[in-house]
Amino acid sequence: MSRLIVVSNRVNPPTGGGEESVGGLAMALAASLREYSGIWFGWSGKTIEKFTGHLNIEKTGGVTAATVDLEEIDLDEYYNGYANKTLWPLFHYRNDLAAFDRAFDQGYSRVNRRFAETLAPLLQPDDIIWVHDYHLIPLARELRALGVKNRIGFFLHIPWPAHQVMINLPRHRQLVESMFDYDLVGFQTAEYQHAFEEYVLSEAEGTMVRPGCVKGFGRMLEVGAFPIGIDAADFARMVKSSRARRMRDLMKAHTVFRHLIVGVDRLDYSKGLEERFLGFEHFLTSNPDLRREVLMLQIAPVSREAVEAYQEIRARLDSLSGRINGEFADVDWAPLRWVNRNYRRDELAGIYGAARVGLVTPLRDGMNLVAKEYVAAQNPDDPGVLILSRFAGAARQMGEALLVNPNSPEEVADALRRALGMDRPERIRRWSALFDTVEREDVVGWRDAFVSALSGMNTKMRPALVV
Ligand code: ADQ
Repeated sequence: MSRLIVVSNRVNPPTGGGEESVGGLAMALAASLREYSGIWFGWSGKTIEKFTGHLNIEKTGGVTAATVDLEEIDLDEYYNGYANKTLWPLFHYRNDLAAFDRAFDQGYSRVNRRFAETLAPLLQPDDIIWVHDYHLIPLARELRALGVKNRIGFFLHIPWPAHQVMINLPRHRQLVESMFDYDLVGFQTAEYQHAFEEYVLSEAEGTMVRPGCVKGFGRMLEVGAFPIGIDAADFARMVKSSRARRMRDLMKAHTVFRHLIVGVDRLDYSKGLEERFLGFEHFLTSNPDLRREVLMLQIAPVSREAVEAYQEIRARLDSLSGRINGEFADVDWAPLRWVNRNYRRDELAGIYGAARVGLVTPLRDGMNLVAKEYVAAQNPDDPGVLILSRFAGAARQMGEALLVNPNSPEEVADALRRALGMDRPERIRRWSALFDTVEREDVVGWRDAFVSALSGMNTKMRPALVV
């Protein structure tokens, strides 16, 4: 069997046992690698004065990790810069927050080149290379320049924006053209795939060769939608763990006679936290009869603190939560609990399990794994209700959730009222359908679909110059 080489910006394989609090991407990749004898390659998370290309090789939790240290300037220009100040906001439709700076552009190209130069000597001829996310879009171009002929696939975890948004990016053609050096490019949903195709048709003299194959810049590229899932089997085990049970009991004890509404997100402007708080405030204002029957818990650990936009959200949310509690709290109750820390995954499973409502309302989200984790953690006999943003990729698969526009406080408030009043048969009916999807379309299925599409390809089909 060919080896699978996974490449992502950060390499942080979980050590196993449910104690980790790593992000969605890391959990998904570790689950993907465990069954393949492969390597996970990327940045170590450390900086050094002068880049050497020295590889640190370590085996953790059944995964071989090969990491490289970067320079401080790489971190500023590539990671904090082009990836998180340019591409992330733009791809999440926050053009107003996107910084365009040529130094970022250069740093991004430099790090992608350094990654390619360090990775290339490790490769064997039949390795399959799977590159992840917006940090590494031009990696295949750099590898091809070094003569790498292996199959290389790319998966984008975040949305692909509409054509009119994409063209805000200086040198957008150059970036998209570099994607034609992959054999396969995968998106979370068909909608993002179509947005990519539309870009190619409009900006790169493109044509559709057939569904799933687009020609642009004079070359052909296979594209597809591969919605990511959670490790459903592992999560189900975690839900039954003693820690999860203890956490569920603790939460229940803190909310006697009340319904818990839970939100769990990285502290990021794309997650719609301010809008969510405003929706909850509207619910409290417009439903005096239900007011004292609820408690909202929002868990949001800080992330990307080096980027200014992230420092500002926290201050705004502190003040908004203060206002809401100041307005509605009583001697024995405050409506909103706002917590900025990470939890172990088994503890999170317990928290989800205690919540009558999962409130998942990002303004834009590639997929959103929290929605799936919430569903997986419910008690089948008395499940809670998922309220989900229409703008999360997950909404495409999870139509039985209460779908809302996260920008509308009225819609969020109405959905909360509806969820709290929903009778048990309807909750069970909706949850069963959601759970079927979460279980069936899990991370293992996602990995298999992508890897088999990539490895099953005839090498002759590799995007070549069309003459
Ligand atoms: P993220 O933007 O990080 O991922 P998401 O898919 O919701 O978003 O995953 C977050 C993960 O972090 C979940 O597994 C969650 O349990 C965990 N998490 C969040 N808060 C936590 C806390 N306080 N303690 C512990 N764990 C916490 C990106 C894209 C998404 C896409 C994923 C996977 O932005 O759209 O779904 O990659 O492709």
